[in-house]
Amino acid sequence: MRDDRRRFLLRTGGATAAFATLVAQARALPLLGRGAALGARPLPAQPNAPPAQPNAPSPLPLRDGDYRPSVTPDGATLPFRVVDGVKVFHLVAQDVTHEFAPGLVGECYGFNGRVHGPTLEAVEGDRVRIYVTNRLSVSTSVHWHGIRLPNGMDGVGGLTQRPIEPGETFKYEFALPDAGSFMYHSHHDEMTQMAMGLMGMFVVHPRRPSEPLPDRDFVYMLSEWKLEPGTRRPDPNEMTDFNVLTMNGRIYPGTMPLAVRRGERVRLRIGNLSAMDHHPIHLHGHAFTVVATDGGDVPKSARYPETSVLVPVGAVRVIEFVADNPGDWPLHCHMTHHVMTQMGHGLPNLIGTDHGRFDEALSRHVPAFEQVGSDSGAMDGGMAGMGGDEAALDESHDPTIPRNSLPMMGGSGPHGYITMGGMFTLLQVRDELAADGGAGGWYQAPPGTRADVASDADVERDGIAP
Ligand SMILES: [Cu+2]
Repeated sequence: MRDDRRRFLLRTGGATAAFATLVAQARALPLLGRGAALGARPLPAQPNAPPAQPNAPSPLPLRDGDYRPSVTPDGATLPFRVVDGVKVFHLVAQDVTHEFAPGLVGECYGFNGRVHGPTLEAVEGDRVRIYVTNRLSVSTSVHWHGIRLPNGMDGVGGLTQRPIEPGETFKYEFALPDAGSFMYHSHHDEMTQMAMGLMGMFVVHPRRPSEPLPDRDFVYMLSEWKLEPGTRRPDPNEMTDFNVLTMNGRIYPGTMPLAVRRGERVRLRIGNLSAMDHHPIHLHGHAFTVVATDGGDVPKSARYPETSVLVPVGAVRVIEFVADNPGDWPLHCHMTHHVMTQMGHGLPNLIGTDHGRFDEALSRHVPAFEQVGSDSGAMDGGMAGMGGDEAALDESHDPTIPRNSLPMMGGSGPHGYITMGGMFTLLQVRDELAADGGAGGWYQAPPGTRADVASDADVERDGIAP
């Protein structure tokens, strides 16, 4: 077994402690990313700059033009400086070696060393000046998706501006007339450059909020990639068979869980710049309301409850809910192939087959088959996940796994293997959070509130014939 694979298996196969380590590392990322975005140049303190601790809601009442910062899980917020009343940002388009999850790395395009680019935050009515430096080897442009601005600032290569050539720095400057949840992305050779990751979110906070601010305000960008097992370059030519489905550029079990206190009001701003797929994002254990799109707020009279929200390509959906149900709740795309990663899609339908001899025979002819195992139960679906196969977790077992690839399914859970990967993360609702702001481990269900094997007494009482 190769080293990178072994490390991944050890980490994900090592149960709760290893997962906790992964979570802790992921949680540290936004803090590290903040301030690192512009390299070594220090930024002066700003009256309304985000606080150092992004997970701590401001205890102070907000003044006009202040805002409670959004948090981009697994991502970062772009620092800015104020020059003569204008908020000045600097985006750098560049090659980025990006980790989707431990064991899977891509050679992508990003901004400021990240995939996706850092989130821009400003306030309704602000004037912004955004420098875009192109350190790629190809020309590019940046479009400010959903923002009402002068035509010449729209960032459409060849139409509203000439492309930004490698080495050049362009200046965009415009006012922000509307609060809302917007995006930015390359609008030059979009098929290639967006498939390579050139995108980010752009949050404009209201100057005088008309509704109570949420306690938590999270930002997500959904995307999809084609990355053949064993390769590192995303393939922009793919039209249908995407195999890495990401939330903020990460896949489960590499996604950072959202830890919130019971009773907190949570806002999720979910943008989708996938190439070809819409994503129905589903939240367990709660109902929510779609309160806004990238076109503006949904009128209160038009809102209705949901548990899944379809986020179309090129759109943002903003949902809100009160996290009133303690537990570990999946937040994921409900397209079943979008919570899968990479390998195993090519297998024939094997539902109902006798695994044992079949696995043995097939693996003699298709070495890669061994990597996807047979004991996870997923085999019964004609697909398989390496994680459930104890043999695959055994280091003495060398299944000739391609370097830089991940199995279809996720990682270890408190009660076995979690058979989800890709566009999947967790909302962890707790009465109290740990000192580091996290959930402090897996949820412990109170006695009698977890599904388990039926007792003989139960079966007899209720007249069930097992
Ligand atoms: Cu999806």
